[in-house]
Amino acid sequence: MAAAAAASRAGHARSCRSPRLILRIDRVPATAYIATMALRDILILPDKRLRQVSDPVKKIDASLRKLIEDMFETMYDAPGIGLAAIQIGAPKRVITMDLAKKEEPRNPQVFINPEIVWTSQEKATYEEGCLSIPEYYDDVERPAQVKVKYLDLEGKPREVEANGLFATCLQHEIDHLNGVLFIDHLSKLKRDRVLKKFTKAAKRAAV
Ligand code: K1U
Ligand code: ZN
Repeated sequence: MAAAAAASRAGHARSCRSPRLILRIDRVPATAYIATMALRDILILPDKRLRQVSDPVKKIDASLRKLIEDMFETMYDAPGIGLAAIQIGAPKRVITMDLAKKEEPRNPQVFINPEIVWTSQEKATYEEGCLSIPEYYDDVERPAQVKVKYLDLEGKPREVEANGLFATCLQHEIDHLNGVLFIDHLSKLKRDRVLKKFTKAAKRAAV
């Protein structure tokens, strides 16, 4: 729990305050309706779906918006600072993120079809965690800065330059879209140890 404690100290801890029901008013057509967000199960190692390469989003429609709402609901509840759609079993290239500190207002961010277009030579090491590998944290070295192009919720192409935790989190989540987990950046010895522990736990849970 070292990272959670560290993150909590840094003010990134989350409270469960997302509403389960939202009233949304569409402009076209002008219809008021109740949309229900759903808490979804997070896939846990060694679930094979976590190794799937996710498909690009072709159309930003109501079903994609519902998926994104569910991702936020699930991410805030976990709590986590990021989530890739495949972690709730949807193999689409979508990421949600919120790096706001607990005393700050929420800052929900969505990245559709994100692509890293530049990485710095400089490296940075962060102690990473993963909602799909609960309660395991380890140091991972990655490029300190990245440039990422993506589509926003309106389908508008955007580019962002990230550093610090933002850069690490983007790389961690884009890895998920390619079936890569943060333990893949560790030594084989460590990775095999983690895999063995979670495989045993899954077998125990299955009986
Ligand atoms: O992708 C995921 O599994 C989410 C993951 C994102 C992440 C964390 C740290 C470094 C890189 C990427 C998490 O959110 S793990 C939980 C976590 O870090 C956290 C939880 C509560 C408060 C603060 C942080
Ligand atoms: Zn993860």
